[in-house]
This record gives sequence, C-alpha cells and structure tokens, in this order.
Amino acid sequence: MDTQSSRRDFLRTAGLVTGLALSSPRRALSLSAPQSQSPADYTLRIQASAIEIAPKRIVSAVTYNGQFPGPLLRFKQGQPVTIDVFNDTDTPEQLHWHGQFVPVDVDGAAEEGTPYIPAHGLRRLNFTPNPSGFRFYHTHNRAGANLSAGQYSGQVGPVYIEPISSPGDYDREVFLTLKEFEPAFSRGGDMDMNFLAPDTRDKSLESVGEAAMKASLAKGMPHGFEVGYNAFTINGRMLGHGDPIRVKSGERLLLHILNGSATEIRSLALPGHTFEIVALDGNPVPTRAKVPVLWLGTAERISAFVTMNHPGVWILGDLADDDRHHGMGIVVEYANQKSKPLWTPPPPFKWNYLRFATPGAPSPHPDETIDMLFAKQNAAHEGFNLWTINGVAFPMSESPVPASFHLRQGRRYRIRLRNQSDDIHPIHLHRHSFELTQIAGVSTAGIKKDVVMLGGYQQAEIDFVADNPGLSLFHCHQQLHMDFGFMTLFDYV
Ligand SMILES: [Cu+2]
Repeated sequence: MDTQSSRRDFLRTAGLVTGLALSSPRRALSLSAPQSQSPADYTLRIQASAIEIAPKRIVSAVTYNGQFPGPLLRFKQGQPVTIDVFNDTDTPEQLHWHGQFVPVDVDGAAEEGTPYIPAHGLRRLNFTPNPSGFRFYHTHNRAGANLSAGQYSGQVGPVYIEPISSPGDYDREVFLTLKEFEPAFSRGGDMDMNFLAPDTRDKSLESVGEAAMKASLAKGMPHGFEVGYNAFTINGRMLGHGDPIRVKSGERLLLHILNGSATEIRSLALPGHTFEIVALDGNPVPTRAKVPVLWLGTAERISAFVTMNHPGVWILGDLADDDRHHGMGIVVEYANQKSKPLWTPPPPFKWNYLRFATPGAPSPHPDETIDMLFAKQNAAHEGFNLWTINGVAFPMSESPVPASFHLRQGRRYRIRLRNQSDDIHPIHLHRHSFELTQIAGVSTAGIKKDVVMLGGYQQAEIDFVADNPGLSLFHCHQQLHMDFGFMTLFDYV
C-alpha cells in the first residue's frame, strides 16, 4: 500500500473531525466506539482478504466481512438501522450508501464532509433506509493511480430496501454483482461502444472534442491511461466456477443486477430468454418492457423478471466474447438438464432508456436549469486524462473544496449534461434521485435513477428536487474519471 497517500488521508480525516488528538488514532476509536450501547443491527468489517474467484485462482482484495460481494443487507423502508463499520485496514475509509437519501454525516463521501472510518477504528452509523428498492454500498475513497484502492478493491455489496408494498409475483429472487479483478493500466484508447439509442450526436460537441484530441496527439501526447482487467466475475466467481442459478421450467425469476465495476460498462444476455425490466436503479419504471439484452453503466442496477421457458443449460453472460471467456458470466441450469452450458449471441440490439418511460407525459417545468459541459484533456495529469466540468477539474487536494452550485431547498432543478468527449459517462448524483427528462435530444419523463449513461458527444437532461439539504456530490462514476477531475459539489443556500 502507498503509505504516503494513507498518511495524507489520515491527516485529511483528522482535519474533518474536530476535537480529536491528531497524533492518536486510538483516541478516534474510543471517541466513536459505541460502548454501553445496544448491539448494532449489522456489522461490516473492512479487511484485506483472499478471495477465490476460481479453483486455485486467488486474488487479494479489501472486502466487507472477508467476502465478495459484501453481505446482502436487507433493510425495511423507513425503519431505522444501526450499523457498526470496523476498519481493519491501515487506510481511513469511506462507505457510501449509493442511491439512498441519507444525511451528509453518513452518506460516505469525504468531499461532503462525512467523517472517515479511521484506520483500525470504528464508526457507528444510524440512518433510516430510503427509498425502497435495489441500492448498494461501496467505498468512496479516491484511488488515483493505485489500482488496489477505491472501487478497484472488493468493497462492493448489495442493499435491498423492502418496499412498504410488494413488488409483485415471482418464485425466486437472485442478486448478481458484476465485478472485475486484476486491473492493469493500458494505453489502448477507448473501446468503441455503439450500443446506445438514440445515437444522435451533437455536432458542435463532436467537432470541439475531436479537434482537442487531434491537437493533443499531434503534439506527441500518448492516449491517457485506461484500465483493463484479467479476471471477470459474477458474485465473485468466474464463469463456470460458481454455483449455477438453478431453476425449474415455468418459474419466474426476479434478477437484481448490480454493475459493481470501478470503470467498466457491462452487458448481459441469456440465450432464449428475455428480461422484463421492472426497475432501474431500484426505482420501478413507468413502462415495463421486455428486452433481450441488458446494458449497465458503472454503478447502475437493473431489476428484471425472467420467465424460465426455454429448458437447457445456458450462460447468462457478457456480450463481449473476451470478457465472457475471462469469466463474466454465470450458468443458468434447469432441473434435470445436464449438458455443457451454451452461449449464443443475441440479435443486434440498442439500449434505450426511453423504452421504460411514461408514454407521452411531459415532465414538470424546472425552476432553474444548470448547464454542465464535460470535457477531456488527453493525458494531461501525469499521463491520466484530466476531466473538467465547465472548464474546472475538481481539485485533487486534501483540503475541503467549496460547492460550485448553490441550490434553494424545494426547487426543481434541471441539469443539462453536455459531453464533449467520446467516452460514455455514468453520471451520478448523491443523496437524491433524478428524473430523466431528455436523452440525446428526445424529451422524456417518469424514469427515476441515480446514475445515467451519457453517450459520447451526446446530451441529456435530468431533473431533481432539492429536498435533502447539505453538500451533495455529483460525479462520473467511472473511477478514473472521478479521481481525475470529474466531480463537483452542490450545496443549499
Ligand atoms: Cu466518466
């Protein structure tokens, strides 16, 4: 581990927690230890662990409770929970409750002012789970150039918040966490991913972005670093090396799929079957639509019914042959079927959020519109691409960064997202949900999410109501992007 960054992180922690003796991590422990309190509802332990992703294939990672993914936490909407988070590592940690409307004190982002879970220390968290549906928890530490830190580690786990009303009929509920291991840097440039619809590009964004890239390469700059992986897993096991999903003919499966990747966009198909999507990012969709292929940006979740009406032994796997061959898949096995798992590629299919929208319904007008332009400076920071929002890269410093956007409570805001790069960005807002109101020039309504993929040289609009005061982080969920500038803060005035 990089001791210098860990020391910096510690100082940063100490600076945020007033009244602590800076030189004594033990003091931090005793101050936050829940002595003489009742036991917590849940305990999470952040610890370095060996995980066996296939027989004799062991990776070393920081995990929750020694397992990958972290334990499935089932909460009840509106019923307060107490969680003890022990940090058995040498690095102060942040645990982010992705997709929940929690206060800054527990949200798990240092940029918002959440206290760190001290190295070899403990924080007790109290909050009221909300909203219902499929959420998750993950580390929110900056990784930078350290490929064993941040979400490159094994710090990802699913959360399901039971709704007050039942989600519908199914026979079996299955949680799947998609995650890569053994990361390595490359200069390969970006993969061409043309799976989004509508595919309308904004010509002015494209000409400026392409010109900037050309100018950089003409000056002799290499492409900025990207990250690739050697091992791919679902629920911590490479394809063929975990328990299959065992089903019976006629059953209805409810899949909850989480893209727990630090950096990758994932796809999934199950030969001979379709997915009836019921929720995106845990929020019920206005229109349940059946699709043959799923695409999930980093941190996106999909909940979908699958009717098991095509007996056999199949691979539920990524469309990318290389990734699937290196583990990104899981076997689906019907009862009394014993054969080699089969994969057949699905027919060509474009992923379109608009399919799941409220048909014809306009969204309410916003009180205010915020413009955001996202741009890439190729290889501009020690070989890494530097990312800017309206020309400003979020500082990679230890000191608190002031908010760039000031909100008034109760107002409805529209963010106009404009992408002046050829990368797809999974855009995330903390502590709020947003409604998709425009995708690539097409107006829409009714889809509530907390991450949305913004296509290369495309634009989109998202609306949210400022109803959860305090600092709120807004960032691209691609670890390399957020760590190198692609972040900003909202506050309420
Ligand atoms: Cu990004």
